[in-house]
Amino acid sequence: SEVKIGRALLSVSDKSGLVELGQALARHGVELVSTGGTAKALRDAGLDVADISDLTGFPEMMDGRVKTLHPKVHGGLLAVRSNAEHRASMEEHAIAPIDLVVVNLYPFAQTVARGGTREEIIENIDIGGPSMVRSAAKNHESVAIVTDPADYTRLIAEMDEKGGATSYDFRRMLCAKAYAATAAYDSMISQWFAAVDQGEKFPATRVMGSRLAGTLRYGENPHQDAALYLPLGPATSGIGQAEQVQGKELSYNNYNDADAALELLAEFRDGPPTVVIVKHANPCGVATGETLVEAYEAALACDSVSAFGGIIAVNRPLDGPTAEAISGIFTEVVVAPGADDAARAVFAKKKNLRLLLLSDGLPDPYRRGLQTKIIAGGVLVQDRDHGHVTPGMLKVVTKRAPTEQELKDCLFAWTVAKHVKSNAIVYAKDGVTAGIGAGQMNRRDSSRIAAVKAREAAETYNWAQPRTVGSAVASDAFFPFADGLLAAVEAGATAVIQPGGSIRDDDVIAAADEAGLAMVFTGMRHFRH
Ligand code: 93A
Repeated sequence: SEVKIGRALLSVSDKSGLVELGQALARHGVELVSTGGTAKALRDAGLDVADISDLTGFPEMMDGRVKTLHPKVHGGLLAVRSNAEHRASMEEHAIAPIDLVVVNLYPFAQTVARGGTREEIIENIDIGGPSMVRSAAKNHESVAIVTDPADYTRLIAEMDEKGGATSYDFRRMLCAKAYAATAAYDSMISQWFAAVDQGEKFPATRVMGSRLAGTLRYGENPHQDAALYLPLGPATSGIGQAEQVQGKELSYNNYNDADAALELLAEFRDGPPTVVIVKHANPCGVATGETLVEAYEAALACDSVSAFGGIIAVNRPLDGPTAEAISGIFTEVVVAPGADDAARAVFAKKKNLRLLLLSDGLPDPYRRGLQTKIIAGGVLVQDRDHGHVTPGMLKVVTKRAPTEQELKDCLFAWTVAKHVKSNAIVYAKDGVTAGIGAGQMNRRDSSRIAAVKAREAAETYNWAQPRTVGSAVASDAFFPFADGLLAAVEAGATAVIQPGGSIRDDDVIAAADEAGLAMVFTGMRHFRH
């Protein structure tokens, strides 16, 4: 599958590295063909180069709009070398094969960036360039397509190594880059038309394969405009795919909170009846139970003050009793895999309550995917946090090992903590969160806040003691000092789960041993910001 390069077509706007490349190609005896400016640059460097107009038999015309759009070019690129009919057509129409295309496109983005006029911008929409890129890439079986000047040295190295030829793998790699380049180029153009020319804030399509599904009433705050985009390709399960069966239009914050609730709930996809209550994208109560209604009551009790106006996600079809219980306080959104007639009848009386149903069930919590975050002047992209800790990964670091129940509570608290904004501290007992501390700038404060919430719950419900007594506590990242751990001891926790890895681990372990705690290390961190 190595193809020796006999003829190359070079047509580049960005002429950096061009002469060196041309010299290397000439050294390998490659015949060079170029468009006007590119040919001139090569000729000025003393290289032998044919004009594209000699090849096509047409002059470059219409201000260069028509230079390479010709069967002599595209036939030479697209002809399947092993196909007898294709070869016969080449013969008949005197089309010679082109084995290498080096193209970079008119500087559309740069013209926009420098504040070019509308005419200049339109003129910088490259047509012939992308056409050649796409033709050459389609025929990567035989043709090499270079779209990035950064690949010139790799091309030269490849040809030097392979006696003037390229390997299939190399051409295949270049092909993928080529289509990515033309896709990005057209997406830039479509965004410019939509966003700038037509003055639309939310263009119909955007990069990362999504389409505009609709605008929202407003964003996080009333002075911010907002919209929802959904994937162009196959639907992925998740909050974006939920069906709204009743209630007011979903707001930006509703979507964001419902997403947080569902993503956490998904971790309990195969677990017992589980309820998650979210406020401001943080869980304020998570509980498992024998029944859904029991789980709801337990989740609510964790922080009934915060649960007001909350977003609830449940992992079983909603039944009447659970719907009744949920209706007891003001709730913004309920997400469920289904709802029976009794539950629907209860909610029908709550006109504003938004009920979202997931016909596909809960998403896979460990699925792969990317997350993006726009920063000023750039975009951060990372894997979604698909990591999860299994019992086999845990390392007992204290003298005392956790009991079976403590271990269960440790893993439950840990799973919840993964979905709490850092610094996250989560106390849990018997499959119910006892106190959640979220989003503090130091771990000790999160620990204290979680304990305060547990004390308040005990007061509200007249319990003899807060549920943190005898609980397990999870920390999303290591305790840098013993103080955060001591705050947990004070609250009555008997078991701790945390990543470990602090330079003061020994101090923290000693403090745990002194307090008779059982502590396990996960070796994995779950920051969430
Ligand atoms: O105006 S075009 O869309 N029409 C064409 O037929 C065509 N062929 C190549 N632009 C075309 N090109 C572009 O010209 C290439 O993509 C490249 O960016 C540029 C190189 O022109 P020159 O060699 O004259 O500097």
